[in-house]
Amino acid sequence: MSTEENIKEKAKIADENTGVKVCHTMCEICTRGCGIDAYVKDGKIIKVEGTKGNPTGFGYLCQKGQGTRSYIYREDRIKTPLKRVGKRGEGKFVPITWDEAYKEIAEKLNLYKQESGPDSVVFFSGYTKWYRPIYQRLIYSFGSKNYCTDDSLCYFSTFMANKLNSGITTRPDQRFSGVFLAWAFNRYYSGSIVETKRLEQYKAENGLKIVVVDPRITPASEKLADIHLRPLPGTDGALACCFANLFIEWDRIDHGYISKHVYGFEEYAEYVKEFTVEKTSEITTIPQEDIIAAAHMLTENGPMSIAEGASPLVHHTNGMQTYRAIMTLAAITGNYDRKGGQIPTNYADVSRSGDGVLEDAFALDVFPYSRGKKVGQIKYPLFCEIVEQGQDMDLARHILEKDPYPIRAIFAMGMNYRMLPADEKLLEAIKSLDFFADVDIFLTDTAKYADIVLPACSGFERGTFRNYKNGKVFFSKPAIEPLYESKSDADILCELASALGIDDPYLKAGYKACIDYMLGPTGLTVDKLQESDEQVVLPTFINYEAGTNTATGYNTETAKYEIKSKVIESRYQKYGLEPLPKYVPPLDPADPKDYPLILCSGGRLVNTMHSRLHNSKWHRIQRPQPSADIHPDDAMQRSISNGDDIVLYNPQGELHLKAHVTNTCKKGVVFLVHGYKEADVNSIIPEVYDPYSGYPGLRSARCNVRPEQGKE
Ligand SMILES: Nc1nc2c(c(=O)[nH]1)N[C@H]1C(S)=C(S)[C@@H](COP(=O)(O)OP(=O)(O)OC[C@H]3O[C@@H](n4cnc5c(=O)[nH]c(N)nc54)[C@H](O)[C@@H]3O)O[C@H]1N2
Ligand SMILES: Nc1nc2c(c(=O)[nH]1)N[C@H]1C(S)=C(S)[C@@H](COP(=O)(O)OP(=O)(O)OC[C@H]3O[C@@H](n4cnc5c(=O)[nH]c(N)nc54)[C@H](O)[C@@H]3O)O[C@H]1N2
Ligand code: SF4
Ligand SMILES: [Mo]
Repeated sequence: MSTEENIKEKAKIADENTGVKVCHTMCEICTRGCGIDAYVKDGKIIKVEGTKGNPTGFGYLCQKGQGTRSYIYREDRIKTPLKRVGKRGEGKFVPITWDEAYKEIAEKLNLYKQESGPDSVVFFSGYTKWYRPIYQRLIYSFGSKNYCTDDSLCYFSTFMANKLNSGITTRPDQRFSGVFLAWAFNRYYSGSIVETKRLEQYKAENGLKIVVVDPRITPASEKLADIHLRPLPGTDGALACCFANLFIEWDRIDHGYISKHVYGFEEYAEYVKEFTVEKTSEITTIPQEDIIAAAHMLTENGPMSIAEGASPLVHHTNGMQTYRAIMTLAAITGNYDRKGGQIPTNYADVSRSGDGVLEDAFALDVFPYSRGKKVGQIKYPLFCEIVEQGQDMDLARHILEKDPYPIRAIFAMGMNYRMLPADEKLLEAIKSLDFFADVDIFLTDTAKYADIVLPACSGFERGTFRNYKNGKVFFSKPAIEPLYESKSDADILCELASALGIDDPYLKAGYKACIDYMLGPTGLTVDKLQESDEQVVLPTFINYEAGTNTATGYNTETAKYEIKSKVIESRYQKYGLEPLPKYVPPLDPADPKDYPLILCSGGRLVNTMHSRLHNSKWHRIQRPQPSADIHPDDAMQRSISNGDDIVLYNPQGELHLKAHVTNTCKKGVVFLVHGYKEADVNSIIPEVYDPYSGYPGLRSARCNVRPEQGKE
């Protein structure tokens, strides 16, 4: 071999001599779906890079994507379908064939349907989203209404807030903004670094002003903030009310827009009067002068846009109304549906309709509308109505108490029981089921409780349809064959539908036929998409402009932006829900004297992703051991030094961790990354939920910290 060939071989460069081939595919460790180039030799991925020019990844991969090989080649991949032979949780299984597995699952689910009704089977999905329209069609054709997913605690509380306010979703138009309100915003860790860095450019070139509201010091607060407000977690609603009060008092509101397009303004203006700067400063701990300075900055530099946060603001027991109050700031200042403010979007996401693709119709065409209540509907009726799903927060109780009806089985796709608070109770509920099946890539702790486990392949081993938010679609090509006997989730669902005897022409015909149905109105087909190695622009994409909805009226009962929600006013007040976005403190029954600190769990780190990467060696480098961020003063008060073993405790239980003493942490708050099994933070989150959305207080639970006994 020549020196040049040798170098090429070592550098894993693709050409005929090295035998290395490149496949342009899509990273699916998170739902962004960045373009990724997989370098393949002898059926194995030997290197990955970002696809140059890709409109989602921009040629870059985040640290999670860079570690792809460590993720997909994890040793605990499930190799074949498995049947449990040991006790639930013991992890003793025997391999079975796919046909045996389908037969057993289908016989069991059909039996429960016959004996106890189709709702006695709950269909669950964790974070993974791409297969969901197929999954929903299967579930609804089977006849169950019990489709339960991570939407019970991710993003959809925000979606509800938008639905109630205006009936539309929006995005911040930062490029044309004068000021950007980056509320609970640190996309350097949770989103696209390239897109987030654009804000640095708008700051430098357009003079964009930025107010960051985040209890922590983060790259966003350091690089972007002109003003950084640091509230106690979960007190943001009070701050939003205070801003509204100041804007109204100073007459920095848009009277024309309000009189034409806003419903409930007068009543809200009266309500927010109580949120004086003094009172709000006490609630949030933000210095009074900072609140006033931020209010000036937000009103003297319009147009103002506001970040669309997926979770931190709604991971509280008061989050849905907080989010409504924050968006209301855009409405009363005339920045809603305005260039440089909030721009309407045609809501499209991995598993929801948008831009002419019929994901929702494909699923909901067969929805069993006529029948009973979903899981959680009695406690969280508003969530179940607007989001059209069961609310997971009531799942364990429902199973254990068989109230209002028995649930006999869960069929799950990528279920991690530690995703939810009070997860031990969920595990107990799972143990009590007649039957539990789980489809996952890895033999997780949850899968170990299943009667049948099915091996899914990773995104690199299948073709996947993706509808991006930017009006582009992609059908990825598999880089390698499915490892072992694993299969694509979509194929598993279509084959299971047949085994269940579901007579649906699309599920019978398979994944591509399902996607062709969804693509129908766009004129595209899977075959056409597969001809391309890149994302394809949807001919049906509508790029909304500001003022689109103000002309015709919003999608609400009054056709206005409803600060006072008509839906709540007319139908949900009897459940104790409040039509105005009023502030209530985050709820937690624990006594602040014993538990003076606030546990805020889940702020993202660059290379963690819920539970899925903690078992991947490469990804654990940044935080090899679970550790809690503590402010130096709080640490010193408790004789804790950086790196010490500590106990984080509250009435729900305790966690054993390392102390990560850092002044990026706000005093009085403890920050913790979630998803570790060795430090399962959701086991100590109290069972108190937002009555509007059912969302848990993952980011505002009372706690305390002490040094580990007997350790220096
Ligand atoms: N690397 C990585 N990226 C991810 C994920 C991941 O696990 N890892 N998960 C993805 C998913 S599923 C989601 S939902 C999104 C979530 O992503 P984001 O919505 O961006 O949420 P976070 O990164 O959790 O939080 C953003 C900031 O909010 C702050 N914050 C926390 N609580 C509060 C509060 O009460 N008030 C205020 N004002 N700020 C608060 C945190 O300190 C943090 O700096 O991230 C996605 N991206
Ligand atoms: N304390 C606390 N808890 C939280 C949060 C928080 O901020 N704090 N965030 C919440 C939020 S926003 C979210 S979205 C949830 C997410 O929580 P989870 O649903 O737990 O997310 P993951 O751990 O990413 O994925 C769950 C399972 O899916 C499997 N999986 C991965 N890819 C595939 C696939 O292609 N097919 C199949 N069948 N399985 C696959 C993984 O191996 C894993 O076992 O966590 C929530 N829980
Ligand atoms: S893990 Fe990183 S590279 Fe992969 S899709 Fe998500 S953001 Fe993109
Ligand atoms: Mo999420």
